[in-house]
Amino acid sequence: MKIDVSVKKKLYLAVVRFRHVLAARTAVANHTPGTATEQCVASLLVVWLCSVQVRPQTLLTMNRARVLSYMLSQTPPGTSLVTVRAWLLGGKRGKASAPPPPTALAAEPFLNGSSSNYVEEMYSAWLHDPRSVHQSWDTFFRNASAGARPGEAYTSPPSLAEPTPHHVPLSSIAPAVISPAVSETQITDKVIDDHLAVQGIIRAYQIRGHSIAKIDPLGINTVESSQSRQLVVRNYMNRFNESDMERLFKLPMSTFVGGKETTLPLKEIIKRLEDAYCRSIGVEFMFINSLEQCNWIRQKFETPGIMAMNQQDKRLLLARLTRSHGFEAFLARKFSSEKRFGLEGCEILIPAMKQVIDRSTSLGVESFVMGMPHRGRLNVLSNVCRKPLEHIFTQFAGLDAGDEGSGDVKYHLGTYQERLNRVTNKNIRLAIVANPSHLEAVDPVVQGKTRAEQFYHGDSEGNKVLSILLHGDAAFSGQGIVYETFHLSELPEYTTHGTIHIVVNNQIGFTTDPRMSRSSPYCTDVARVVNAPIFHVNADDPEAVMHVCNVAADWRHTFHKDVVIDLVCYRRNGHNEIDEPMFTQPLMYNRIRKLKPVIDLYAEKLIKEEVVTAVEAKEVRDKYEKILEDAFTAAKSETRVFNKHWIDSPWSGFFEGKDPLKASPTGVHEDTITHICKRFSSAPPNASDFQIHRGLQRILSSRMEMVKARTVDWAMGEAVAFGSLLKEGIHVRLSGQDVERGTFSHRHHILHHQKMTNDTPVDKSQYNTLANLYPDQAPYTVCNSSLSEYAVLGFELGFSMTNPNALVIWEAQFGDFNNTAQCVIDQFISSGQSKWIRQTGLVLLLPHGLEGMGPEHSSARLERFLQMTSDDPDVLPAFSNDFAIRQLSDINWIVANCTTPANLFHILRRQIALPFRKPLILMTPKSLLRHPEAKSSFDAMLEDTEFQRIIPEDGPATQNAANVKRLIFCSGKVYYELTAARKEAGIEDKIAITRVEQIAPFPYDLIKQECDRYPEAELVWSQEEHKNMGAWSYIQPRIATALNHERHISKCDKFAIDSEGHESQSWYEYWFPWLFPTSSPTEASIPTKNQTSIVSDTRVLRYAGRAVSASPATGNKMTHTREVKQLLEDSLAL
Ligand SMILES: Cc1ncc(C[n+]2csc(CCOP(=O)(O)OP(=O)(O)O)c2C)c(N)n1
Ligand SMILES: [Mg+2]
Repeated sequence: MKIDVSVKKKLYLAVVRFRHVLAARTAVANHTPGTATEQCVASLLVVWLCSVQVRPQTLLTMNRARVLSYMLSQTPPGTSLVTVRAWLLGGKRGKASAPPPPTALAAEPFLNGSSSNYVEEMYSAWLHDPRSVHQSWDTFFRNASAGARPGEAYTSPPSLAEPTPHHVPLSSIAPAVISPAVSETQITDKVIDDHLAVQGIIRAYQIRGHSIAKIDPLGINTVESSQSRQLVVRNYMNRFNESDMERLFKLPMSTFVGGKETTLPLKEIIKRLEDAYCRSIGVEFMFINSLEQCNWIRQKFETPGIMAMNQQDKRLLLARLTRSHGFEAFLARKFSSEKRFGLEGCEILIPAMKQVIDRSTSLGVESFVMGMPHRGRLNVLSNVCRKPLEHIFTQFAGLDAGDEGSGDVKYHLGTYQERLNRVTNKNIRLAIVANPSHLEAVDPVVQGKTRAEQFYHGDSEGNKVLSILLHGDAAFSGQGIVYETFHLSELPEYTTHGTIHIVVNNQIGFTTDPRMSRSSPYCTDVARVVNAPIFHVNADDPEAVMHVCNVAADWRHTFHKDVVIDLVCYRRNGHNEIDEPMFTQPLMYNRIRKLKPVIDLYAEKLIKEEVVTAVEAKEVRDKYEKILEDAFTAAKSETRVFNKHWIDSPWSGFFEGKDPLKASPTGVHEDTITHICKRFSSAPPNASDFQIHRGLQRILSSRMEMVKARTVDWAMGEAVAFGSLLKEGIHVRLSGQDVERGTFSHRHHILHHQKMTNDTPVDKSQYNTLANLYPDQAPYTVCNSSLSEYAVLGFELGFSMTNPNALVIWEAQFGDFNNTAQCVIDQFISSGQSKWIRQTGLVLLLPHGLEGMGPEHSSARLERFLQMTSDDPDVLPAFSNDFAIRQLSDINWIVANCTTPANLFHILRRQIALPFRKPLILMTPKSLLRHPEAKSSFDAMLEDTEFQRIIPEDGPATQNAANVKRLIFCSGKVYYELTAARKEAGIEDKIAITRVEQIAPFPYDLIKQECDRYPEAELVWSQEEHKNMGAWSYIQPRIATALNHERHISKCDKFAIDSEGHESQSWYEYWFPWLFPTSSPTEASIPTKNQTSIVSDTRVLRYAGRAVSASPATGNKMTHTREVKQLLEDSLAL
């Protein structure tokens, strides 16, 4: 780009003027024109500012002499500033610079063009208040004011980490740090600078020591020792020669390497730092922004001798390693072709977990909730949880299942054990949560379960219940759910008060090594976001691992925050035992093959140290081998495996004494409804002190109007459901994004005081109405979550697993967003009971409905939930009195779309009234929240009422049923559109409209009844979703089955028949064996497979609704309106 000469001239003049202004200002400020050491003074100011935190303005008003006396006044008594004074007064630098020659301007390229005006303006502002400009400009102006030459005025902020030749000698500001061995008169620049450099060295090891620690047993990532020290200390060491290594240096407060010593020779300081930070442990912690926490960690690693281990602990460690190694070796021998995802290469995991558990138990923890992936899982189950070996061995034997469910592969199964911790002699509970293949998906589930245990045990600080999460290196860095879960760790209603994370970092994920699987230096970097300390440790140094485990347990106990143990190890075999790793990692595996197992290395070490003899080491091995052999023999006599042996969350007492097919009533007394509704419509009792928003006052008044009219809207119906459960002692927890107010501003469960309290802008004054209904009610938790679906839904699932007597609800902001939590839905909620016999009554509230808001915010993907239901569309269950509840108990989840507040009330309460637990997937409305028709009378919630699976037509059509021309079935808000259009068309007597409120399990009995009631009516299914979505493909075959199938199935239809003809148990047979005498299946009662839906000869079910589409909804308002019109016409035109 060419610039006109006249413009250039103007710019040049502007810049020259600017520099004159600066020069003049400098002269005035210093009162000593011509002899300035202004640049030094300015630089000094920068350094001084940082060290004593003086306001820049104060210093800028001083001249050089005053700066000096000010510095002296700020210096601790007894220290000398002789050097500083000499340097300042002696004027080591040359004369103050005259206005610069034009050519020098090029050195400050940013002072050109129109920026010079801008700079001048900024300079004026700076003169007025130096803090009004950015720090970099502040520095620049101060330097320039002090006479810095062009190109030199800008200096980057002083760094104690890396001194450069341009810096003022640091001696000038830090006499206090000098070793007492150096007398005052000996203090020279060098002495002071050397001390500061030593401080820099100490800090450098604390910050970067981990980068050269020998944490990799394969040595692949170990830095060459010739360069390693340089990498840490950078140029701090350049100033020291060999003789300096023997010099004594005073140790600063920021290190504990001295122990009781306050000074040490440089050589010793460095050695101790390298022992602490560069051996088998790499500690990453200096990013933590709490000085207390940093000091705590420094002390745990730097204190001389802190890692020493006594002989007894060493022997225990050897025994634990022996078991860990022996377990894998035994399985490898006995089941050589079976996948087990062995731990070989990271056998230290078992002693590590045990150490964490021992230490935490001694600190008061009673319950451990754990989640882990495939690697080493069986070993952990056996050697950490003490799951009976026989149960594990039978999983290899290919036996039939003796109870209900699909079961799962052995390396996904959970367990729950209560046992005595022999080291601390305390009873502990250990649970490993069952998980799917999906790596890391279990993390939030574990956290939710942990939180729930803490909550129900009143363990508000997490002193009694601890979560431990295990990770693989590739999954830890690769899976976003890890990040989402970390972000729950400090949220008030989601924290578990610190999780101990252990990474089995075998430096490979399947066939991919870290170069290709992550962009961060460490696989653990994700943990830095929550300021968790990270301890990398060489898994081949068992004692170092134990130290790290102790520190991690202590950290969690002290600070109640997350911590990461990164066990850097290797994988001796392929990804599983059948894989060939040499295909893809030849060099790595050549190296691995040369490595001795850690058990051999450690046994040799202890034998050499005379802690054990070779004979003793062998005895320990032989003893464990015998235990394994005995269990192996015992397992051979088993004929079946039982999924029930692997339950991770048993609900003791919940099923006992209950009729498995009888639900309690859901209706409540009018007084209860009135009381809850009144409270829900009122300001807090101390209303005069608590100012609520005017808009909210209006909402409360309109609620009170509804109470007078004995009606409820959606929010009130929900509130009465919650309130009545709370009254009955049922804890209710509602979690999700913005649930406190409600996405659609209809709920308002938390009222906010509208005035600032204590001058703090943080909104802390709140009132939770439903938590204050009755003096002896159960707690009500309503909590806005982080903006995550995957982690939060997983968390709530975990929460719901702990206590069956709690209503746990997750609400999606819009139903669509449930698909970012798809893994939790597919892998846990839909299939959890089948795989792991684990029940949950979790409720998902999913706002759903096409309201012209575009492709998103419209559909909660109802079709997907329906497609995953486990009921057979071709089998008509026997109609009986307990039909509805049998259906519920047999299905994997309930899918519903309610249209009235009363039905919402009942279905929520039914979750608790059932004698078992099933997930409830509830499509919830948006426009119905305020729809005048979508209200219910108190009558519909009274004691003699219940949930209506369908809501039959109750208008004029019922008076003339035989002549009704059409019976429309529909679900959800489209009902209100259909009835309005029908009314407008004046055909209310010709068309009946029946709402299907519970879609799955399908209300065959009631649908059939409805069809029979209108014998001449054409049957229509009307839906607002596109044809390939919504409930149509679920409804269609089932209505056909309802109309055509006379066949009633027997009990055996629902159960699997094993190869020997044994009928497997259902969950309720397992819990209530006395109610179900054993019976053999008859040939006729075995269900027929591959039946297809048969359409009735006489009655046809017609579809009325939108055509198929790839997108769930149009983004065009006009198209939307046209589609609605068409849908109504298709449904109603006679
Ligand atoms: C979400 C997910 N994606 C992919 C897989 C397939 N998979 C199973 S194990 C594995 C490698 C895991 O590596 P890492 O986390 O390092 O554990 P390691 O097997 O090395 O112990 C992969 C990709 C999976 N199980 N889950
Ligand atoms: Mg790995």
